[in-house]
Amino acid sequence: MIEDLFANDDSIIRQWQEQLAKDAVVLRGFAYGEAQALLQHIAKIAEKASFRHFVTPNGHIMSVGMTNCGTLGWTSNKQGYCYTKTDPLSGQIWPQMPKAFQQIAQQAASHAGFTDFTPDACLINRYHPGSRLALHQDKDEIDLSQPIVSVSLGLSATFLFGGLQREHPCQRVILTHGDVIVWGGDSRLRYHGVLPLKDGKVPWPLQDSVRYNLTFRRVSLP
Ligand code: MD6
Ligand code: FE
Repeated sequence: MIEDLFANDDSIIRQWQEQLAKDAVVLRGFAYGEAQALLQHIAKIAEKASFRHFVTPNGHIMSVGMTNCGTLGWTSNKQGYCYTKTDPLSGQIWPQMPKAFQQIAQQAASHAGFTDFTPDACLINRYHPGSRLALHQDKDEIDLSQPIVSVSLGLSATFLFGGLQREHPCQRVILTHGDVIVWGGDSRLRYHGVLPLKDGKVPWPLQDSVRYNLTFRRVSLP
């Protein structure tokens, strides 16, 4: 009976989870209700620390635009990758991590069984159609005992979820607006990437063809 009450209500969003591997789960729709607020925060952060295209150590310009919030931010240049306390573009500290960011990250982590997750860094990725992210591991964090929480907003993307070696086969996971992935433990160093973004229907309230991805990390030891 309860279901019938909501059957025709678009505002009720189904949530479910899909286990990708040990210690790796997709929480479908988990951030859907917060999406508008998260997007507003992204816009404010980008006013202070604009999206930029980093150069990789082998000299490629990344097609994904990036910025950060939190006490530490991920950066890349020809010398390598590292976390910095200040934005190399402005010389200022990175914008503070909004409460709403911390909350969704913590809630998702604990939902997936990782309690006490307190992120100190959030990398914000911006994709336009054609942007892609090559297969990589996230291993620049000192504290690898903590998971990563990843929130997808905007256009859908095909996420490649591989194994602990680059050559291992990848699962293809479609990530849509509001989906969250949490992975840590035995899966923490799995290779992963994003296929070139395809244009498509943009979810409200976005107007441009864009995908954002927030990755929350605990970089330093508590
Ligand atoms: C993206 N995500 O979804 C890129 N890394 O746009 C990542 O590179 C990533 O989703 C570590 C953990 C979760 C992620
Ligand atoms: Fe990554």
